[in-house]
Amino acid sequence: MSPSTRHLDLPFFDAAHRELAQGLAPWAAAQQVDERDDRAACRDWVRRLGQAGWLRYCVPAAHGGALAQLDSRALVILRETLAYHSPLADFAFAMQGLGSGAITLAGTPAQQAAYLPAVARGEKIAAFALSEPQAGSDVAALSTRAQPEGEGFRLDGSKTWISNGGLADFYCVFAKTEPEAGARGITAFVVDAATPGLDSSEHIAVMAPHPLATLRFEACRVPAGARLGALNGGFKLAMQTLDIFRASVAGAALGMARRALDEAVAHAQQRPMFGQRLADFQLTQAKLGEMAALVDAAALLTYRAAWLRDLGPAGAEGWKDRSAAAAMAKMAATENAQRVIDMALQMHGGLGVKVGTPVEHLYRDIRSLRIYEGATEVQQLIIGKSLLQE
Ligand code: COS
Repeated sequence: MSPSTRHLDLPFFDAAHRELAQGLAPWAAAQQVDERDDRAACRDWVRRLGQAGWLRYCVPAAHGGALAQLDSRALVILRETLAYHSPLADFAFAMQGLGSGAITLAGTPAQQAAYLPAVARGEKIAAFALSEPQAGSDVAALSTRAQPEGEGFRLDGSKTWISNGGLADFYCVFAKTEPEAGARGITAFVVDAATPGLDSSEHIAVMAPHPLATLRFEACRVPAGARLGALNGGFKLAMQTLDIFRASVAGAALGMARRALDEAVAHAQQRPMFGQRLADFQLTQAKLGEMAALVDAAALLTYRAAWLRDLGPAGAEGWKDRSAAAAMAKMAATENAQRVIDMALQMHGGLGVKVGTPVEHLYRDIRSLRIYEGATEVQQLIIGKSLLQE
């Protein structure tokens, strides 16, 4: 099964995006990865994505990337296409970008040279370590501490729900450097996985298996050169990193929704029922119509968010519009995809809940996208705040 490419004719995209999609779709369809062990599969995907050059879209050209800057529309196309074929491939791709995004945005030339080319080749696995047991949506409440010690810093605390935890070669970690200052007292650090005092052995099992772990920092000492961006500038850096990748989460949800819709259409066309095909019933046609409109609504919001990030007003002027558009895309695409996948599963009847069928897999895969990188409720908050500030 392969996705339609008609949406690439929309004016959000240019020739380079169309070329990217044309090259990626057959590649993704041809990959055969054994995904029974999610950690091994994730390593395998990172290696393949790196060797084929797709991870080069996760970093800028100056550090081995494909394009001068991170291009949101390219990221959306990549994630949409990968998620259509394998949500785990999408995960492996996305984490290379999210995990190294703060280095792209704020790293020193030495940090960028040490990490980004290896990320682009798939030789270093990246992770973004922001969430904590008591600080998920409320990022400013995080309590992992980074205290100056000697020439560097000492980290103590824990992080959880960390994608690629235990698998990553390095983590972009956000910690409190001024505990009383809330959002203005957080600093980012790049911490190598082998650093003494960092324990990433507590893996978390989830309904759609992918590498996830809790990290514990105990007297974990990092050099001054591990600081990422400005002292106490970590909250904004985290938000800016999330802003780039939120539109791409919407892209991933879109890929999963498109796959579910294609599965539903294919099933309806061949399934005999009451002397005709499932597709011949008006009830089925109405459902497919609703699903298609949900997919297209999500697509338009997603492509707009990516286009705004790539070509909309730059700098301080534009960030609130960009953030709100990315939030709208992430919210609508993940929520709509959940509905579309549920409808596709219902149309499959018993086959929909049989372990291993594509819709059963998608049903589990989509759920966490409504939570991670800012839950739907956080996106609503961002959109609402932006309206009130106008
Ligand atoms: N880009 C740049 N700056 C931003 C920003 C963005 N996208 N979002 C917020 N800021 C700035 C604000 O302008 C404000 O700056 P000043 O202190 O100079 O005024 C500062 O950051 C604090 O912003 P705000 O008051 O909005 O912060 P809140 O603590 O109210 O938090 C939410 C806002 C809830 C939106 C934020 O915490 C969030 O996105 N949470 C979800 C986090 C998430 O995605 N977690 C998942 C982790 S990854 S799987």
